[in-house]
Amino acid sequence: MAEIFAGLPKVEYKGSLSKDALAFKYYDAGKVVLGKPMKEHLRFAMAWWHNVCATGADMFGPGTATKLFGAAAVGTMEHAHAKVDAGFEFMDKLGIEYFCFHDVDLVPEAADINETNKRIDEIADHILEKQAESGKKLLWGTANMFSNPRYMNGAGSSNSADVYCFAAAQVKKALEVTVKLGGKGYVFWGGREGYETLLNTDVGFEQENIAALMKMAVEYGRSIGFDGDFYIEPKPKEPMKHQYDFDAATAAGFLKKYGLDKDFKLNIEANHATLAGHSFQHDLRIAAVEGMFGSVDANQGDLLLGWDTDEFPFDIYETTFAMYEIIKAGGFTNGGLNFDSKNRRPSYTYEDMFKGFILGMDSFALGLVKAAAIIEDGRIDAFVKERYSSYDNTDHGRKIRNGTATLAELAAVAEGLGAPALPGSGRQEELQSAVNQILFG
Ligand code: XLS
Ligand code: CA
Ligand code: CA
Repeated sequence: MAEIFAGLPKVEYKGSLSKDALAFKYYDAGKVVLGKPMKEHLRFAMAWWHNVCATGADMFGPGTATKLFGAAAVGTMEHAHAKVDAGFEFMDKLGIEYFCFHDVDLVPEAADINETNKRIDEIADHILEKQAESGKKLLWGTANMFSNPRYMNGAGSSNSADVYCFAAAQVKKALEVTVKLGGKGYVFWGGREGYETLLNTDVGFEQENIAALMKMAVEYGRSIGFDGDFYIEPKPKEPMKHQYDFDAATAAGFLKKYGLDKDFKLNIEANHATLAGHSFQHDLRIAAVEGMFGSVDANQGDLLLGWDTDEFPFDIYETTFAMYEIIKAGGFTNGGLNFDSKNRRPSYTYEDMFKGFILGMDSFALGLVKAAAIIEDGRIDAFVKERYSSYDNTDHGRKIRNGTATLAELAAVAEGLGAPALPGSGRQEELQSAVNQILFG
């Protein structure tokens, strides 16, 4: 088979002083950090949709990149096969071990779902062969239930019971392919599960239907041997004005309300958290606190733009705090860092595809090293512990924590104190300055 990314090398680690644009400066797969090789902490994945499909089209113009990979035309099965060859060569050259897909990233969607499913089977067989040759793995699969016009009013939340059946059919097929390819994750991102106006929407009805679809997915998935995690990927808006899975806290509440919390975790995307008005770190922390930390869609938004720009991660503060949360949450089990990231429209060459991943992987590798340094330094952990120490050091504090306190006895403590001392400085500037010192030496 002809090399697709001819002239582009296998990307190697050359160290932080290297000026080779096609080398890693920080990502050294085997380097042990906090007792584990970098690649096991990071579990990088390639998103099929951005990397081998998207060409940079936006609302104002067509794509700038050509991702034919040797095929004669896009939208053909020849092209679908070429994308498999390109995807696996790319993962091999970048040293990425996992990938993620939507059903219709893999094949051109036909008018009839039976034909689409046949095409999916053909491509899944090709992927399976490539996996056997290379050892690459599927991180998670999903169904695209937002692009086809039938999903204009949502999938699980559609007003049409017929459309709901198409959603069920796509989830069923995507789960089957996920199992066939050995995937340990299945994502629900509800891009159109929301509303534009309450004047035409029954919110409670729609949410019950979404939960029912998820419940059926769990039942079916488990029945065909899917033993991985289901995920909700929260996002507050775009394409819908208001999406039900607004943020980690909202999605966790939804999962608990409908009894889905044993089978589902959360897939937290950086750019979605910031669209919700949170930091990436915040949503990772909430996922962990809810016991639902699962996987991550790694990218970066632009605070000057109000939409989902899916940029390759570049901000080391962000990757450091993200890795800090991931380590504190116990690290990945079935999940990983999926680059739901795309090159900027003017970066349209195959070489730019490599450089996007080099940037993203290096940014997270450096973030990992810096997060480990913050943990090993210990000042942050020690201060957080000290800040709550009155719950260890006093009788009433201990009683509050173990649930034996009464309102009356706590009121008596306050009355005895008269005028309490202030609760102690938060020392934010000191801590931020410690972080800078750890990051920059
Ligand atoms: C879009 C989402 C989507 C999900 C998978 O904003 O990030 O790509 O990750 O459907
Ligand atoms: Ca995503
Ligand atoms: Ca996104």
